[in-house]
Amino acid sequence: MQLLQLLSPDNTYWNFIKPYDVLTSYGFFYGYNHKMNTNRIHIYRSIEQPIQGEIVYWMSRDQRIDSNWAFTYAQQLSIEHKLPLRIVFTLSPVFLDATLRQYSFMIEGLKQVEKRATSLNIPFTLLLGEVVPTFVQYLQSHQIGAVITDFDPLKIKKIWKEGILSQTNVPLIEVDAHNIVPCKWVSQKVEFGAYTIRPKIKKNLDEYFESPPQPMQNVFTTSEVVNTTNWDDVYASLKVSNSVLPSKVYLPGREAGLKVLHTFISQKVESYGTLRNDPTKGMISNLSPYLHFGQLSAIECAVQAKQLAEEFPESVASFLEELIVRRELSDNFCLYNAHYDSFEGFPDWAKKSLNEHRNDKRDFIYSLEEFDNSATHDALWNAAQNEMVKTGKMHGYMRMYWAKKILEWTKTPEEAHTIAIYLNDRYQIDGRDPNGYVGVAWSIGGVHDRAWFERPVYGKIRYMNYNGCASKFDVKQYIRLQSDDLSLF
Ligand code: FAD
Ligand code: FO1
Repeated sequence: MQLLQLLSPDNTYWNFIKPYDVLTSYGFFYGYNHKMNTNRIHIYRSIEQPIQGEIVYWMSRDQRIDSNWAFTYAQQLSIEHKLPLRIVFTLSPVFLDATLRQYSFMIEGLKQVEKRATSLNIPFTLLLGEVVPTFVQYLQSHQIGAVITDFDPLKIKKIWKEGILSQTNVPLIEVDAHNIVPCKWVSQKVEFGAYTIRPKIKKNLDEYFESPPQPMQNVFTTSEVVNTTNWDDVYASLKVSNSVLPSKVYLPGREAGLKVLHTFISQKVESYGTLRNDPTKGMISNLSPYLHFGQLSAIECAVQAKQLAEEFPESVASFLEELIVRRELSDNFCLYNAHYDSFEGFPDWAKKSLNEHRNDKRDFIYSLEEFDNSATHDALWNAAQNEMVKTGKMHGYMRMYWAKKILEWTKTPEEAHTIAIYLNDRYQIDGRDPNGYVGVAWSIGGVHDRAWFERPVYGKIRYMNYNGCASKFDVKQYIRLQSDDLSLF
C-alpha cells in the first residue's frame, strides 16, 4: 500500500499521529496531531509497505532539526512505523567555488546540529567525499527503508538526487522545508516577476503559514554504533581555497542565528521599512547567511516579525515581501529556468537589448583582478567590494549598484555575469543561493524587472549611478565605513 494513501479523505493532509495512538516499546505515548500539508512533498520514488528498513533524513539545504518540515516528516515516519531514525549529511569536498569562509560557517553550524541530534537521541552521520558515490555506498551498506530529503532548486542538487535514484532502489521523498509556500506547489512555471507570484503566494499563505512541530525525543534507535564526528577530519577533507577567511562579523550556527533574529525583531524591525536601503544605517536583518544554510527557517523569522505587524505595519510588510515573495520568487526562477546562472536565462527583451549595445564604447573596462582588488575609479563601488571581502556580506542595496557597474565596466554582459557570480559566491557567506543567481540576473539581465528607457551599454536594463545613491544615503559615510585597513580581515 502506498504510504501516501494514508491521506485524509480530501487527500491534502497527511494527519500525523493522533494523541496516544502510538504506544512505544518503552510505554511512552507519542501525542501528535500535527498536520503537514502533503503539497510540501515531492515523491521521487514512493515508499512501499511495509517499509523495509531505517528512515534517513538526508539533510542538505535545511541544516537544522528544529522548524524543519523535512525532519518532521522523517520523524513521523519513524514513529508511525516504529523504525529507527537517522540524520545523514553528505559533505562535498568542493561546492560551486565555495571557499573556507562558507564551509567554516556551514561546518560550525553542523556541529550544533550534531549536538541537537544527540540530545534527541538521533544518530547523526556526516559522510565525507564526493556526494553521490559516497551516499550510494552508505545506502547499500545499510538497511534503509526510506530517504527523506529537503528541497533545493539548484542543478547540482538535482544531479545528486538523480544519482541516488539511478544507483539505488531506496524510496526518495523530498519535502520543501525552505519555502513557506512550497515552491513546486505555488507555481508550475517560471514567473515573470514578483507581481505575478505575489498573488499566488498570498492566496496560499494562510494555509501554509505554519510552524513545524517541535522535534520529539527519538526512541526507535538503530542497533549500529554511530560515532560522533571527527571535525578535524571534516576540515581536512575540504579541497577549497583557504584564501578567503571566515568572517569575524557574522558568527555561524543556529544559536548565533537566533540571536541575530532576536536583535532584528527587538531593535530593527521598526526602521526596516524606511531605512533598509541605507547601507550606513544597518537596519537590515542580516539573516541571509543563516537562511542560506538553513540554520534558521523562514517561517520562524516570519512568525516573529508578524507579531509586530500591528505596531509596525509598513516595516513588517516590507520585510515579509522580501523574506517570502522575493526569496520564494528566486527559488521559482532557479527551479524552472535551467539557465538561471547564465546570460541565456535573461528575458528575451533584455538579451535583445544587451546585444544591440554589445559594441557600445565602455568608459571604463576592468579585469576580474581589478574588481577583486577594489581597484576601480569609483570609491563607492570599491567600498561595496570591500564590505563584501571584509565581512562576508554586502548590504542589499549596494549589491544592485555593485553588479550593475560590473555590467557597465566590462566588455560583454556574459563577462559581467561571470565576474559578478564569481565574486559574489567567493566572498558572500550567503552565496551559491537562488537569491544570488536571481540578484545578479536582475541587476545585469533584467530578470523579474521591466524595460527602462534605453541608454549606452545597459540598453533597456535599469540603470543606477553614484548620484542616485547619493540622493538616498550618505555615500561618503558608507565609503569611510568600508575603507578600514583590509589586512585586519
Ligand atoms: P533583509 O533585507 O533583511 O531581507 C531579509 C531576507 O529576505 C533575506 O535574508 C533574504 O532571504 C530575503 N531577501 C531580501 N532581499 C532579497 C532579494 N532581493 N531577493 C531574494 N531574497 C531577498 N541573497 C542571498 O541570499 N545570497 C546571495 O548570494 C545574494 N546575492 C545577491 C546579488 C545581487 C547582485 C543582488 C542584487 C542581490 C543578492 N541577494 C542575495 C539578495 C539580497 O540582496 C540579500 O538576500 C540580502 O541583502 C540579504 O541581507 P539581509 O538578510 O540582511 O536582508
Ligand atoms: N550542501 C550539501 O548537502 N553538502 C555540502 O557539502 C554543501 C556544501 C556547501 C558549501 C557552501 C555553500 O554555500 C552551500 C553548500 N551546500 C552543501 C548547499 C547548501 O546547503 C544549499 O543547499 C545551497 O547552496 C542553496 O540552495
